[in-house]
Amino acid sequence: MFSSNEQFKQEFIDRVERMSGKSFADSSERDQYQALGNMVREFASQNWISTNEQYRYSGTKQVYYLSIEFLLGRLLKHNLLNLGIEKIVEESFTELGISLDAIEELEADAALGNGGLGRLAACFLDSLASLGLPGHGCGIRYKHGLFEQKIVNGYQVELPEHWLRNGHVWEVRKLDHAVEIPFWGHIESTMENGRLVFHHVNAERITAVPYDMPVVGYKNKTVNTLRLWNAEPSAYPIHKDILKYKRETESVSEFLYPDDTHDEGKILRLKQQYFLVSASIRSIVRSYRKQHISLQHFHEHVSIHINDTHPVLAIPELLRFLIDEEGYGWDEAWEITTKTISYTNHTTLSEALERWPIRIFQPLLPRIYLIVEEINRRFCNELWERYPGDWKRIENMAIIANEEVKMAHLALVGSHSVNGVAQIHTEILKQREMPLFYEVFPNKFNNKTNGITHRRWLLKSNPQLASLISEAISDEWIAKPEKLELLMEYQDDSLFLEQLSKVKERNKHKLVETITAKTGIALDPTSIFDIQVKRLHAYKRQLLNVLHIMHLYNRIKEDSSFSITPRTFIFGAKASPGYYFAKKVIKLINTVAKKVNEDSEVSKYIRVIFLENYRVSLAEEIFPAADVSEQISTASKEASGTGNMKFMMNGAITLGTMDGANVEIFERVGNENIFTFGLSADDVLRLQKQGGYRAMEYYQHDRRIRKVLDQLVNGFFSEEQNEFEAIFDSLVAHNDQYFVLRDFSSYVDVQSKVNEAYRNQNEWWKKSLVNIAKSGHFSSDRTIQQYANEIWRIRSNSNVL
Ligand code: OX2
Repeated sequence: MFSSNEQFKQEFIDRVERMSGKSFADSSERDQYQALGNMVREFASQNWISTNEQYRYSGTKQVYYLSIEFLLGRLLKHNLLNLGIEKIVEESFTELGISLDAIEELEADAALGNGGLGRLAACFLDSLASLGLPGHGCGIRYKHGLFEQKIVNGYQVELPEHWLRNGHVWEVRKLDHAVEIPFWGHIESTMENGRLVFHHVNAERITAVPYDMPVVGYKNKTVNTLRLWNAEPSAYPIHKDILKYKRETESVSEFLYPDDTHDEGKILRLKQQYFLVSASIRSIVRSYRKQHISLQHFHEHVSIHINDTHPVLAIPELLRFLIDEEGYGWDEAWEITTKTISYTNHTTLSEALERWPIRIFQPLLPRIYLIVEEINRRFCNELWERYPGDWKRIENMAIIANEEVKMAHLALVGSHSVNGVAQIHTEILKQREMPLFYEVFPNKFNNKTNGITHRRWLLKSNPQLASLISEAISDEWIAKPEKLELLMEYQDDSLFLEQLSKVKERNKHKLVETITAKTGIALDPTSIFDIQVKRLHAYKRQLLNVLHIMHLYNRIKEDSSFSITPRTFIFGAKASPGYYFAKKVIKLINTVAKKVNEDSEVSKYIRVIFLENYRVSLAEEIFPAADVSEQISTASKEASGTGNMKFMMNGAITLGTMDGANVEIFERVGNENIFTFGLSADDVLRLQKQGGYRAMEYYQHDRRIRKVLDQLVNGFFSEEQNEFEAIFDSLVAHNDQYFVLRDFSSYVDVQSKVNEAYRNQNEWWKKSLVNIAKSGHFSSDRTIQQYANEIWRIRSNSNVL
């Protein structure tokens, strides 16, 4: 049905009419979207079936990527591209007078994630399939993804998100693969044939129903699976109050927790975690069994990866299965389990470290708790033998201590590989955060610097740049992103640099249209687009960015001879609904934006925009239009960052601290193609050890700082005098935990360097080109190949297909 335009059009028209019951002329865009989505899914199904069969019959090792979040965004165009049919569809649509862009707009973003961690999981799925690697995702089918953000009077307001309102064309419900997950109840044991057997009595069961989505590889016939679990009432409930039971059951897959790098610690969250893990392991084992290989060899055929600690209960759950259901002894089950499971750590922030009070954990998961206790007992015994008498150390390393279960410790002990997500992050894990574990398990620790899929973040979102690149160096970079390096030859080609600048200009125009349509604010596409888009968090320091804008405002007002290249500061950020400080920063950005944009003198030079409801589909318009990429976290706090890579790949220049993957971007592009500033991670960690620095002195001695900080509380930017008191206090009274004032001066200096650099256009586009050329390393294809070779030990099947 996709072999010629004519054939496609005929099939499409028939499909629209059959599905909608209307004539094609009367059909709506939604009817057309539904028909196209169905056609594309069916088309992918042929390869989906053959990929699955091939995996099953070859006995090839497969990896399952367990993640509480998958931030997928839209799939229509992505699937068309990967299936290699976007041309036929686009041309046929044009012939039919339909706009593919308009049709795409009807697809809701699948926002089953918060930020970097969830988007990384989505990029990894694309790379796994595109490299022909046998790897699948396992997650939760949240009814409501990340909340929709509205800005009302400058404040964030959250609305529930409804991505399933009109159904989701990419998913297939697989009721016959449903499994039952037990919670609550208690454990009884009996002796059977000289063996202790455990029975989970009076458990409340929840049915987990899988919804599968095809994960289409780039033009290679591989179609892997993303399996998302939906929580439904069991057919055999033991509850007396059926309605209450139904409500409670469905709530397990109702909402995504809207926190990023913060642990909620609620019982429902633990329920979600076990629900995901137990359902996934049951289905992994079920498909393993179809291969008729003994479970003794499980780890030779299956790898299970846990994305942060949220799915760490995979460890006790796999043990439970092997021991209770398969009759393995502890030692053998332990060996199989640890050899199967690997773990990624995504943050060193202490507020994100998951710990569960025993009083919550034990009653909800009684058998799993017993197993965790046994893991802990054995681990502490080993430590006692290695460090006799060193109680303090053992207490610090124990999995259960102070009435809590420490999930990171469980992950470190029960897996064979622990990786950080950027070099500097992995070093911090080894040397500062987990040195005791590093001493005991030095070989487990390794680094896998994050990556992004260049197919979505360049090929799909920036087609004009993609064409320019392909014209210059052929389209080989799509399969081999490291080939982007060939662009280095064009550094001194002024014609090419000119074309590059034109592509950027067009992308900026497009973003301006979107912004103006939404906000009514006119923007200057020739100004520098300076962009910070990411979750709002104190450590990411959006505040530093705003304080600098306030300072620029003051300079323009104070000094009539002061002039800069016009700059448009763009922000996009969601704050966790309960994060008071983050919400205040959003209000501050909007307040400053209003003051700046309404001031005729100041707005000649600077404009400030806060983009509502930042999400994947909006991000795809933003990155291609950026000149400057703000990556200004307090050094040591941002494990990696992945937005930094998306900006770079689209030719923006990073303005950043030496933190996370910025360090590796710096190493690749060289000092002249990046703007760095501020304290180093070592400086920050040293100062923190000393109890911080004297923020008050910076307030007292730096006139620029005093002026902007006073403006926070003297009513200058807000009629409501104490609106920003909490921000003022965080900096001065609470001694500026994130070193904002300490880095202020250095940030102002580097911003003025950016201003200077932009004046030399030829040099600027050269920098931009170098950034694109060096970005191939940050493709998630490279990252995934490293996971495949060094952790999972899986091989590509594409040659077999
Ligand atoms: C994020 C990290 O904050 C970010 O630095 C990293 O790039 C991303 O994960 C992907 O590795 N929740 N979100 C993160 O960590 C946690 C926990």
